[in-house]
Amino acid sequence: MENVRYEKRGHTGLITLDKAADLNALNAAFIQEINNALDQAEQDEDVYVLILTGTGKAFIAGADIAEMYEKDRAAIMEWSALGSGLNLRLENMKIPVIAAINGYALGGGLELALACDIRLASQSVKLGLPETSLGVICGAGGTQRLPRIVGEGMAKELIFTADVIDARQALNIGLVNRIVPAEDLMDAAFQIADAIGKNGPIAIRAAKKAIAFSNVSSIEEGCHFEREVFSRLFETEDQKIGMGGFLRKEKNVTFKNR
Ligand code: DAK
Repeated sequence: MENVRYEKRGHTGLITLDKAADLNALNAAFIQEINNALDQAEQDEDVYVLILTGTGKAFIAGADIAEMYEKDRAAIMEWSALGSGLNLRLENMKIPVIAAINGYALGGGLELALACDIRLASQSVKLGLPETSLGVICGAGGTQRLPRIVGEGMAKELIFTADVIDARQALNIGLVNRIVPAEDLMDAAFQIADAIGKNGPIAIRAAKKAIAFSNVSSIEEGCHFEREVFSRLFETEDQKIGMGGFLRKEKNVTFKNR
């Protein structure tokens, strides 16, 4: 893989986007590379958490404007399936995905981060959905996910004005979970990943699934779904390990992912 690196540290997979020449602009070939890295993470049952980051001054500076420019409606419909599909794939991954946002996350780049479960920002990030300044709108879920994360009014302001905001503003509206100094970004991401990774992995996947269900259900349906998922965990060895460890007053337990 030329522009996307995949590595594993403990139970954490790390995908690094490294196409500095155009600030990781998302084109068809690059999206394919990201999908290939996601295949590797997904095929490894020992990976409990995934971190996505970029190198240099950008997480992702958006979809590749040069690649989009000449397309007509039919061609862009076909192309759009790539970006939209990638973000749906990330959102629906069984394991939690952490976006460690290191610089520009604009347009399609922010849309990708919105599909991740946890967003960490370095102090120098610049975030926005500037598509309306290019005469278009987001095409990979931005209009759907941003309002769910920051509320409709703030999403409308960001999308209608095409404003690019800094880390502090992003934290204030709940767009990112926390801000860390640039040099500490990856340590902070791994700390969160490790904190997640030491909990029951089947429980974490169940929690992600139950939380996702809250987006499409009434509170009654959601609570019913939660009980279903909760009860299934009592068929796992990890439930006995976790609760048994508490009862035996053990400090740390090691889950077995089964
Ligand atoms: N596309 C293509 N090339 C890009 C790019 C992009 N989004 N962003 C940067 N580059 C390239 C620049 O053209 C430049 O290339 P060279 O001139 O060196 O060949 C190189 O990266 C370095 O960029 P700059 O020289 O501009 O670097 P600066 O530090 O001066 O500025 C910047 C950094 C991030 C402020 C600036 O590059 C910039 O404004 N970039 C564009 C940001 C933007 O407008 N992003 C939104 C793009 S629209 C869809 C899915 C998604 C989308 C649409 C449809 N479907 C699924 C349907 C999303 C749309 C978008 O993302």
